[in-house]
Formats: sequence, structure tokens, C-alpha cells
Amino acid sequence: MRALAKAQPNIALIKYWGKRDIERNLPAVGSLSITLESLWTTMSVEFLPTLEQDRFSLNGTPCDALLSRVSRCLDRVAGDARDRAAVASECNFPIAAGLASSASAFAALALAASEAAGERLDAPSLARVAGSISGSAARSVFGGFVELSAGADDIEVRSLAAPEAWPLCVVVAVTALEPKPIASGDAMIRGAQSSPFYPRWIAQQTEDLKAARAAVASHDFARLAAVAEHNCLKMHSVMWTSRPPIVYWNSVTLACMQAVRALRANGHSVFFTIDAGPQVKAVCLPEHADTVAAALGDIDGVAQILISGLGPGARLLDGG
Ligand code: 2P0
Repeated sequence: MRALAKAQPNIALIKYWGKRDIERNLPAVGSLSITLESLWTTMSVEFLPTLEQDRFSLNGTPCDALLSRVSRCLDRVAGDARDRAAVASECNFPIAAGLASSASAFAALALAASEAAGERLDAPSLARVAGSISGSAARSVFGGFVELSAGADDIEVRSLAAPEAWPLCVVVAVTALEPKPIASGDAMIRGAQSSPFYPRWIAQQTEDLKAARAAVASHDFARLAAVAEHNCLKMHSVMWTSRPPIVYWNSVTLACMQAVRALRANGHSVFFTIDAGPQVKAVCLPEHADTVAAALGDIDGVAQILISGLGPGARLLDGG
């Protein structure tokens, strides 16, 4: 049977950085994210007894770079004695450039594979499968505001609020399109081994999660802005103080951060967050989105502006 699923990337406001268990890809900290609406990945999966090897294509072109992670995800859903599968993905935004393409990819893949295999896993189980391949993918199984809790044995993911409960907007300033210099998983391991700030990062995460959860519950934008920027800069401080250091930013990244701070000083409800890449994500109230997009779009070196509201979690599509 063939199945088709769609999922959107998510942006962490309280970040995942560090692994408790590298083998099982368990995160060392909880995280809190918003799932986007207008960026998306689809995955079509068909298990075929006649195939000798899994096949994976991205936007119509065979893609061997991701094949081993795709196969691992299929094994997690259907067992390693499964039939091999033909997997085809379409994605409407740049991949491997700090825009969370692996989050939408593996959330959609876990769901499509589960349907194609006749397993029908529930959302918490899909989140565990997706998260075992890419930690952030666990959050894209759910829509709106999502919290991932890192337990000693496994993760638990739940929706904190639906997208329409507090319809924030995200303006992404794309400052470079090339793939990142070091994969985030490898960067996390390096940070844990060498940054003097890593233990403090881990120790303070519960407090940041609590503040963000309360801000979401009360729709307190200023409180969310303060804790999200602080948490983002702490994560990047761990990266910068790793040995050798990891710097994902470029000069345009910094210019965008300054522009966001200037907009906020002028009364606009906006804050920035930055992941394992040079892109700046400006989170704002919808009525400020046009002003934020215009200000960031005017900065020299900003290659592209993407705007998105909040969207739903992974779901099946007709036509599988
Ligand atoms: C996050 N990032 O919370 C953090 C913030 C990037 C910076 O999760 O190693 O591809 O596959 O579990 O999910 C990106 O890392 O990492 C990420 P793995 P993933 O969104």
C-alpha cells in the first residue's frame, strides 16, 4: 500500500541542544516550539516486495545523502525484516540550511510509513519514531505550540495550544542558502564535550521552559520574547565556546538581529530566534508582520523573506 503525508517544520523558542543518549538520539533537554504553516514537506511511501533496496528521491531527483536516515525511520516503523520501500519527497523550502527541513521530513515520513505499513501508530508513538531520527522532528508531529519533555527513558511530546489559539507570525530572513558547515547533531556532541557553558545551559532549561509555557498560556508576548531570545543566545554561546568553535551566523545574521531589536524598541511586538544556521526567524504578532518583513527585506545580503503563520501537525493526504 502507498501512503502520502505532509508536515511542516517547527521553530523552537526554547531550544533542543544536547543529547542524553547519542545511540537512541534522546535529547538532554526539553524544548518548546511553534509549527509553521506555509513551509512544507510531503513524503510518499510504498513498500514493494520486488524492490531490493530502499529508494529515496527529493523533488524528483534521487537523493542518497538522506537514504540511510530514511531507511532507519522505515525500520523503526515496520521492523528491519520489512519489504524495501520507494520513498518520494517534495519540499518547498531550502533543505539543510537551518530551516528545520529534517523536522518536517521525518515527521511526514514516520506518518506515511506507519500508514503504508498498516501500523497506524498514534501521535505520541509517531513523535518517538520521528525523534529517534531527528530530535526536532518529534515536535512537527503536532501543530501550533508544542512541548517536548525529555524523560530519562524516552520523550513525551504534547500540544500546548492550537495554532488559532494565539496566531503568531514568523518572518524568516534567509541570509545564506548553502548547506551548514557542521550537522547540528555533531555540533551538539562537540558542545557537550567541550563548552564550559554546557552544564549551565542544561541546568537552566527547566526554568526557561516554565517561563515560556506560562507566557504561551497567558499570551504574554513580552515575556515570551524575553525568554526566547535569552534561550537562543545561550544555545549559541554553547556553540561559540565549543572547541573548535561553531559559528553558524554571518554578518547579515547580526544585522537582522539588530533590526529586530530596533523594531521592538519602536513598539513592534517582535523577537528573533536563530537555529543551527545563519537564517533569522522573527516571531511577531500578525499585525506587525508586514513591517517586520519590509525591514528585514531591506537589509543588504538578505536573499529571501519567507512569511508563515502557525500550522497543523503531520497529517495524511489523499492520493497516497
Ligand atoms: C531545535 N535544533 O530545537 C534545535 C535548535 C537546531 C537548533 O533540533 O541530531 O536535526 O537530528 O536530533 O533535530 C536541529 O537538530 O538534530 C535542532 P538531531 P536536529 O530546533
